[in-house]
Amino acid sequence: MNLIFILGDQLSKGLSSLASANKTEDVILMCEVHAEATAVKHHKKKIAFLFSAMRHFADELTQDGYTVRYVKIDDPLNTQSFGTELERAAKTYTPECVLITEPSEHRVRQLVKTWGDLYGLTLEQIPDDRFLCSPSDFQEWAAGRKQFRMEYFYRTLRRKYDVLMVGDQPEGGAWNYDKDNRSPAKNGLDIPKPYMSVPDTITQEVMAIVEDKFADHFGDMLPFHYAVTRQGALAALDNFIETRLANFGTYQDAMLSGEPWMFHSHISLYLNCGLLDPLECIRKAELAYHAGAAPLNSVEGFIRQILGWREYVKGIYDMKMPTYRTENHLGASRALPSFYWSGQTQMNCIKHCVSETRENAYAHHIQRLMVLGNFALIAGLHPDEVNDWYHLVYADAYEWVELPNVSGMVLFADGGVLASKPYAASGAYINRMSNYCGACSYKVSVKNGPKACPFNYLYWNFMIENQEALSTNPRMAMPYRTLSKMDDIKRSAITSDAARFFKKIETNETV
Ligand code: FAD
Ligand code: DLZ
Ligand code: SF4
Repeated sequence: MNLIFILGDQLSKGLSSLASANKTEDVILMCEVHAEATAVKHHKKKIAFLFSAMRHFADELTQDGYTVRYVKIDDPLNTQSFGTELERAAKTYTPECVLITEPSEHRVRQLVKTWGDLYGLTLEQIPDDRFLCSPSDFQEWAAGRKQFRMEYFYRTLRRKYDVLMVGDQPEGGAWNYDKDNRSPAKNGLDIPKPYMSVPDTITQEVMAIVEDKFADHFGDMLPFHYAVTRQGALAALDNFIETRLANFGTYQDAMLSGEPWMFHSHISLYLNCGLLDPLECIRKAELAYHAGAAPLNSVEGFIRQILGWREYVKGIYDMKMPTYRTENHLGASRALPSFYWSGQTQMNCIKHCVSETRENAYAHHIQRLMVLGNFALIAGLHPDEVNDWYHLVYADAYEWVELPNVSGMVLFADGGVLASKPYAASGAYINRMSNYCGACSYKVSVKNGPKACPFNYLYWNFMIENQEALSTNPRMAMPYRTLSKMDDIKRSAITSDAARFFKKIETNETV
């Protein structure tokens, strides 16, 4: 018999390690372990979501006729790590071979490599075929290119999977409709309610255990409305396609106070743990376009996130690890301010994004990128601290997707491997795309002094501090031209405002 080890982000019936499973002989091992829940101290809602999804998946496999050894977090015999749980199961079953679909995270891949010798087991790692671009196909695409750009990678996958194509040409004549996807939203916009499941007894049991065992972890457990089964995840996807996809593109970058969900899909946590398959999401959106239920700018925009960005960051991660984790191109060194945890700041945009993150283990892309991430970039926060925070707070966070987004897209710590320039912005961008500024103690129109929006002077301070590293980047030519026209008085107002702000953060004063 074989022992098939299924990890928490491998909850797919079509998983490669299950493909040749013999239901009458083989045993499936799944375990909830303390070591994983605290590798970074994950948000309580994320742990509850994943444990509940794992338990439901194990039940479904059992109903399908598999034998499942499922070890719960509060089982007194649980040794609380992947390796020791495998060892314990192997002692019980003495398998000929242990099969495991290649873990998504580099740290766990390294662990798996040690298990054969450590526990005297024959172990076979099987490639994970749930992505639309394999690591070797990505390397082939990347080979010989001086620069990687998501847009060109995305076009090869559009062609390969024949998505939104008319023959060899993109539907509508253009590959990308981003120029139509930058509308701000107004108060009173009719935003449909997101999909909401009601916690069943399994979820309720898990929620209580997590509240007890991980009480000191960040985040609110209630309200809990995430789906925890494939059926629920499909219902959430269908709800998005039917009620929000049509407006997804137009309001993709918009932020409104008290509207954490906007017109986004909220499916990343299901995709990343295996409850949804990327191609099925893409095909459903494409179908909606052909049925006339959603316009091209929305459908293309949504598909680009999954077929383009999601696959692209996975490719970069697999190609660049383990060194990607330690890169710090801009030499950023500041500690993460405490308001990333407490939300206690007068910066209204950050206050909203942190409190929604705490409540939902979710924030949408522009909140992550242009508010929380932008601040981390222009304040020069150390990549390790920022990466740990993002990995910890979001229910969809796994290192393969979190790290390239943070070190590559947000912090430019990889020196431009993933993105061609840093996404640095002053308060004007946040003001254009949200209604946060109207209710803020700071004034977005003021550039310097105690009342000025900190994003304004931190933006220019960032440009000054990183002039050597960034000014030769052609895509940064415009801001550096503007900077070159600033006189010394203006420059010193910027640097002294920034210094005053950083001093306050260091001494834990509210900013
Ligand atoms: P939608 O806006 O509805 O997009 C649809 C889907 O596209 C998402 O579900 C997701 O699977 C995919 N997608 C969109 N953007 C990206 C992207 N940049 N990279 C990869 N996939 C993308 N996404 C994660 O899944 N896990 C993370 O840990 C994560 N960390 C991030 C950290 C930062 C700093 C930034 C800027 C982005 C991060 N993202 C991450 C990407 C993106 O913000 C989330 O995928 C998205 O907000 C999830 O919400 P949604 O399902 O409503 O997405
Ligand atoms: C994220 C996570 C958490 C919090 N807990 C578990 C767990 O107890 N058991 C498990 O199998 N998986 C868990 N996961 C997901 C793993 O971290 C993820 O599968 C690996 O990092 C992939 O390499
Ligand atoms: Fe954020 Fe500045 Fe606007 Fe306040 S004024 S909400 S700090 S961008």
